[in-house]
Amino acid sequence: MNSPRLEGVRLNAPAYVNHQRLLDWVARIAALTEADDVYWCDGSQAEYDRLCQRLVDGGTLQRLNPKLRPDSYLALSDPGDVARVEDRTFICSRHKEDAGPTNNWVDPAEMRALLETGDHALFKGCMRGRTMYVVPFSMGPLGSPIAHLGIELSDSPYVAVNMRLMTRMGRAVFDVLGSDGEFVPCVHTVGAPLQPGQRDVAWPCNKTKYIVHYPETHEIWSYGSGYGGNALLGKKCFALRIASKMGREQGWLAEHMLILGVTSPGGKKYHVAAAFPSACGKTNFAMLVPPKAFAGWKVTTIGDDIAWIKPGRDGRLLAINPEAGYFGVAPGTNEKTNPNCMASLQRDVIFTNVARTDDGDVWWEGMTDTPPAHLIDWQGNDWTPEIARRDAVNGKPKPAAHPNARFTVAATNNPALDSEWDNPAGVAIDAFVFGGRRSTTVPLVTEARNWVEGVYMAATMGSETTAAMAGGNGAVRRDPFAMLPFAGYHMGDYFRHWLALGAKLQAAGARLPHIYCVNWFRKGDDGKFVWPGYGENMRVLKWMLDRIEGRAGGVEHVFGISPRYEDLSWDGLPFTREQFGVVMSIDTAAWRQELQSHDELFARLAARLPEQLPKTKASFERKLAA
Ligand code: SAT
Ligand code: MN
Repeated sequence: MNSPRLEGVRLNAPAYVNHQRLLDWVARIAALTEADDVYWCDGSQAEYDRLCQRLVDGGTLQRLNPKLRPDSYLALSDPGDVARVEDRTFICSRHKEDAGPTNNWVDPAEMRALLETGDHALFKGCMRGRTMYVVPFSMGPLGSPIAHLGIELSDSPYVAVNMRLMTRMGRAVFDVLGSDGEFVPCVHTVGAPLQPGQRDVAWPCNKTKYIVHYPETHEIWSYGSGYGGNALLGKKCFALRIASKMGREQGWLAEHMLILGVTSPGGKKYHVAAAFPSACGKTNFAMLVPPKAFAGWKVTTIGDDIAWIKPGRDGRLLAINPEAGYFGVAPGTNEKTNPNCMASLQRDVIFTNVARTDDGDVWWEGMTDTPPAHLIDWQGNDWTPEIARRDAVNGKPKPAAHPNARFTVAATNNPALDSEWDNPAGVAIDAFVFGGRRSTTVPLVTEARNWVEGVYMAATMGSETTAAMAGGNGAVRRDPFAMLPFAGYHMGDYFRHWLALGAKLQAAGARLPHIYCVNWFRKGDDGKFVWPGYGENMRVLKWMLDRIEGRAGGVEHVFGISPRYEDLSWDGLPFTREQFGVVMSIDTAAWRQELQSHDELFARLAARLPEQLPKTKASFERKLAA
């Protein structure tokens, strides 16, 4: 191997890597970060086990009781490193306008000086005393025409093992990459270099955090965090922010959507892609268990968070899940809300920031009705129901698991995994679903009359912020397409891309997927959710499929078409006409206000807003006034 590596560290590249540009880049980053050592991940089980053992020895992971939770681990993070940091996330496009007003922007030259080239650049020497892991991964089935490759360089072995669960990670990536294939370079450091002899901490990180994207060069640089989407760079950084930009350049879509398969008793299969903001139950919807009355119906999971969608030759939209695992929110998950998820978590899991039971298992709020009498909480302290009451936060018992506690698990653990989940050709999407968390105003389900009105509903989608979010207070935040924190370019251009793709496919004679807007979260006067949700969402899903087949009725209103009470099947669910009236009601005054509030979003995006959207709004307003 001839490499430009400077003194000291060797590149250690395996003989099967013969991609010079890649080797040069790895050498450059090793020199910049002054990593002690470079290790190339092969993605094998033996390697995973070895790295997990090293993490156990170093105190980052605790091995769970092998009888109760075989081959599973618990990590407790630094209390200041528990979630994505949107205010530290940057889209560094050459021109500020290209990032748009919904993204943080810094001039790329300035950012490079800050991170790489300046006298006090953060990445200079940032891996001193640590090993740099070279993590090769494919987003999507290896070699799929919809998939793309990435290489993450990280000084966190926790990242390396999580990436093995979350992506197709390992040696086979180099076969696809060859000697000059394209890959997205991702550089990650926890930002905690070690002095000679200095003891490491269990969860190294830095108070200073930067999650940086250069959309023009498809690069990602992440500094200071070891948590989730900040550090597992294949996920939000690559699969959404960089990929959305690639999709716009190349004519496809990278979306914050689950993908599910649904098979009728007659054996007909449909595929639905659904966008919801983080923590609105995407994983639950993707693993939905139909109620008893729907015997013969089957819902299967293709993905729970991200969809890459490319038009096929016949004009159908073909989707893959670029990920290979789930990084899901643990609290609230139980046998009732998501039995398939609970089954997925029986073994081979890395839990982060959940509580530990005295017999070496895990627990989180909502897992059981009654909490165990004693736990070690996510910060490593004793927890009892009494302590929780004593240390109540905002009048609520102090949680044992962090509200954003997560599990990382391979998709193959999911008993409801779709047989096509790994199909390189993808699956053809029949319907798009958009939903937010709205206690008022938005009805249970509406079918858009056409693509443009569907794009309007998705673009103006809002969701109430929850107490689990930093600063969350129940106010409605506009979250277009559930992509607010994830669009790698101007949101107005993003809307334009959706409109243009629909128009192009339609002009070519393609039948576009139907678009639906849903709201599972409507509340009654008593402040309680009216719609039972979870498995009962199957009733709404079936109505959508019946609509696609031209079989189901509905009423047309200002915004589209919604079912009447008699259009849904109520077998096995006591849900009255009155309750249905509450979840379906369209309050004219509330909607007048709602439409007015869309103006705030449109004004913000004015410079790049496609004119179809204000036009559609005007037509809704005319209908509302009539
Ligand atoms: O931490 S992640 O970005 O992976 C999860 C989320 O916030 O949606
Ligand atoms: Mn998500």
